[in-house]
Amino acid sequence: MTVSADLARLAADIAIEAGELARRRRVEGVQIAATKSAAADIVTAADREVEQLIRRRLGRARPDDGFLGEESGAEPGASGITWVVDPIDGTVNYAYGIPAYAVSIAAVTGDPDPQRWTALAGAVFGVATGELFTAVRGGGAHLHTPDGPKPLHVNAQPGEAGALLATGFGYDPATHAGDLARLSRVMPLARDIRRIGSAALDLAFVAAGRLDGYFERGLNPWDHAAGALLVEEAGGRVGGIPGGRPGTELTVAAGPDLFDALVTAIDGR
Ligand code: LIP
Repeated sequence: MTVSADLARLAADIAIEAGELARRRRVEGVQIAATKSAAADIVTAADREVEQLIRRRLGRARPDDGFLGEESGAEPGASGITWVVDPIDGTVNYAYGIPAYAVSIAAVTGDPDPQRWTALAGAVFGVATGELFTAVRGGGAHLHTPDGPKPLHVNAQPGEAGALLATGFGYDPATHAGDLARLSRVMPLARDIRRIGSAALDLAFVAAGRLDGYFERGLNPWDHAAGALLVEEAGGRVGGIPGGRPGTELTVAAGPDLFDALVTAIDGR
């Protein structure tokens, strides 16, 4: 097995264990522990506990690797590999009891900056459905089923009714006017819009052909680190502002025939 495949296996095993802890805590009742960038940007006690589990398991398995997590921050490593972790992506869904949240774990090499890193492996575990999506750079993307791993492929192009697109809106109400203006520029391409509430699941669904495309402003590195590799390894394209990489300013993911039109529509110039 290649190094990247080993990393993907480790990410998958830990994501499943972490997801089971998140599910148990959800059943027991969720407590909001704090707010972060805005009143709507919440963190639950489970977010913190799940990230601690992931960090502990990764540290035990690969003590020389770095870590970048949504809740506990960054720690450099000596191996050149950094784990980029969102313990519960879709925290608001999780807090409300909406069954659409995921554990997202990616292994990247190089500077742990989405503008400069190279993702080697990723796992997105949709806890409520028990769906595990994995990707290995150069090794494809897969949905793991009881019948074995199923290769993922993005939709080559939208149907004649238009593209099924997903997006999201920032936690800061001051960003909503811009988000809605961006959405209105994109609507001529769309048959409909979905707002799932988890970037990791949005990206996994693009990779699986369940969405034709996805775009969102304001994501953090851990939101898209694993999902972006899923899309690329499923034959799709991922980017940001025109010519850029996915980042806080913008994340866009789609099949190859839709990507440029989506970026152009979002840009609006
Ligand atoms: C969330 C993203 C979602 C976005 C939310 C939030 P979190 O991540 O997955 O797509 O719309 O604003 O950023 O905060 O649940 O990890």
